[in-house]
Amino acid sequence: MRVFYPKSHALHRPKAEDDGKGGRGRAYEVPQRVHSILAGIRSLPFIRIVPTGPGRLCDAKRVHLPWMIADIRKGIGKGAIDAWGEILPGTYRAALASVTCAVRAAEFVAKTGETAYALTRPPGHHAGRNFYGGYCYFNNAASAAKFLAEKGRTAILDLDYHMGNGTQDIFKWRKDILVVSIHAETPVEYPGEAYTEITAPNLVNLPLPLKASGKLYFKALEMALSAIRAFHPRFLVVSIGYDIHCSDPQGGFGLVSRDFRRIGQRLQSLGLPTLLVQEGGYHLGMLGSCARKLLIGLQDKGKR
Ligand code: SP5
Ligand code: ZN
Repeated sequence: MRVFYPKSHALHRPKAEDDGKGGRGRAYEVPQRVHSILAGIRSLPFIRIVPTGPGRLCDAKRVHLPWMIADIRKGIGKGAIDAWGEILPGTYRAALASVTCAVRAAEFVAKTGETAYALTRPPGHHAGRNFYGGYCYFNNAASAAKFLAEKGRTAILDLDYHMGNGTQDIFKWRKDILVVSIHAETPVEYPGEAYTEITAPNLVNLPLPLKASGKLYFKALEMALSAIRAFHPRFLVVSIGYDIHCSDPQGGFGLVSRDFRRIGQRLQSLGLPTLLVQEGGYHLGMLGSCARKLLIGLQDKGKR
């Protein structure tokens, strides 16, 4: 298994963020997230970690309108849908490196048929064709999926705690790309109001109540896997967010660390060339073990 991460992700280094109550609080989407995950998986014998270089504009252009990309480059901010799309001096370069990291990982998956993990940061699934927010600027998973869809039918499974409204905006109505998402119900949770009704024949939304149990979560996961099998994809892209872990400060279903191994095993049971793309997950002490267990589960041959 190959693990890619954007060398320059730390150029985007927020210190504070909107706390949702009219004030400022500490930033959650920080460079330490990538360091924590790398520390957790580094000793796995079956992985090779590959840093990726500067971003390519063409990778953002695959899924975003040119004015939105320019908007972020210049730090204008008119495409931001909420307070969590602040543009700092290094944001554009980091976000572009992140989306290119995902596409490079997709190139590896297409070429080898093996599994790859793109440790992307900043994350991407809240970025749509012409909007961004929720810590996201360019949609890493969507750009990678669009690349893969040129080679064959592609299913996206979004497992972040928050609904991937950007990914769904980008791909709604497309026949060759299926988007399945398990997330905390909106509008109770982010992204809220505007995204409760996003529907199309190629979108499967499986919203769960806040604090849903592990039992309910795995039921939803089986339904998601059935929908993916019925679509007969050639590739699988998984938007993975460790904010589904019960102790995450931004989310949390009733999942404990060992559940990530089971998630990996269930994903592996599809038998598809798979690209994991990092989205959320904010408990810095927990990210490493979540990632480690997920990758071990994906590697469990014969365990279905
Ligand atoms: C990629 C991703 O996981 N984005 C999530 C963005 C959610 N941001 C909304 C923050 C709402 C305020 N919550 C404050 C909780 C502090 N304990
Ligand atoms: Zn999230």
